[in-house]
Amino acid sequence: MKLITATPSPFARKVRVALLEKNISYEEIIDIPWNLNTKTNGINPLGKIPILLLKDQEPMFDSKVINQYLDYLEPNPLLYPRSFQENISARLLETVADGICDSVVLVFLENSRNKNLRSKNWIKRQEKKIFEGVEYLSNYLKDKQFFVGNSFSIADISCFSCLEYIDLRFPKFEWKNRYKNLNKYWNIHKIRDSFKKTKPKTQIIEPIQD
Ligand SMILES: N[C@@H](CCC(=O)N[C@@H](CS)C(=O)NCC(=O)O)C(=O)O
Repeated sequence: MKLITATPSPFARKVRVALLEKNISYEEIIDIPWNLNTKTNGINPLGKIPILLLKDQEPMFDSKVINQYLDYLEPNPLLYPRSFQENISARLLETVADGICDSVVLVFLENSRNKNLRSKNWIKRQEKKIFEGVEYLSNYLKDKQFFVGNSFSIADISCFSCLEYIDLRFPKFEWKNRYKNLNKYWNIHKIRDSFKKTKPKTQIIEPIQD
C-alpha cells in the first residue's frame, strides 16, 4: 500500500503513526497539497492528503476513514476502543484535535496572504477555537497518562499530533507553559517510537495567489 502524505501534516501523521503502531509496511509518497501540481489531483476531489492507495480498491482519504479501515485490516493494537463509551470519547477527542488543527492551518494560511488582505477577525475566530480546544483537551486529560481508559488509542495519536503541530505552526501559544498536565503528558509520550519517527517538518508552499 502507498500513502500520499505531507511532512508537516498532523492528519497524515495520524495515519503514519497508526501504520507504525500496527507494523504495516507501506510506501510514502510525499506531496505538497497546496501546490497546483499536487498529487491529489484526480484522486481526492477535496484536494487533501492523507490518501491511502491500495491495489484493487478505490483511493481512501480522510485520516479518520483510513485509520478506521486500518483497525479492520490489523486489529492489533486496536486504536478505536471496543467499549461503546470509550469509543465515543476517543472519537470526540479526535474530532476536537482535528478541529484545532484545521484552525491552525487556517491561521497559517491567512498569515501567508498579503498583509493588507489579512482579516484580523477571521484570525481571532480561529484562535478562539485553538485556545478553547486545547483547554478542552487539558480538562479531559486531567492527570491521566492516556486520554481514554488505560491504553494508547486514536485519542492519544490525534491529541499528541495536534499539540506538536501547534508547536510547528502556532508556537506563540506556548501550551506547555499554560497547561502543566499536557506538558507532563507530552514528556511521557514523546519517546514513543512512532511519534519520534513522524515528527512534523515544514514544507515550502507556493505563494497563494490573491
Ligand atoms: N479531515 C481531513 C483533513 C485533511 C487536511 O486538511 N489536509 C491538509 C494538509 S494538513 C490538506 O491536504 N490541505 C490541502 C487543501 O485543503 O487544499 C483528514 O482528517 O484527513
